[in-house]
Amino acid sequence: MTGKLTTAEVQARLANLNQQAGGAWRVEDDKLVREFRFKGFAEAFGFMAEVALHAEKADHHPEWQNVYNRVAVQLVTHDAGGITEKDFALAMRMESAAAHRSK
Ligand code: H2B
Repeated sequence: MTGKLTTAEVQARLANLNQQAGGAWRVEDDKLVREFRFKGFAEAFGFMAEVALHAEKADHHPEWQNVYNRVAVQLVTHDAGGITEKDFALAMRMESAAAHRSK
């Protein structure tokens, strides 16, 4: 199993992720968090459907809340008690799933 990353490891990966994501990700309560905003509900839910299929395959699942066109996500590896490489991998996957949908 992937281990919990140290604060320094998280900060280095966060900086790298935020180069793709325009600074949208942050760490809050030991979770990797971001809010996505889309054109409407169909785009938001399409994003969630795509990410859900990937999450199930990877056996790594997001915490998230959807209200109309917004999807708020919090990524953490419960088994490890903190943020791991799996959370950064899922965050990158979310970036590509969001990139091809109308904002
Ligand atoms: N998702 C996340 N985000 N963290 C986990 O620790 C985790 C998971 N564990 N998905 C998996 C499923 C585990 O509960 C099952 C039993 O493999």
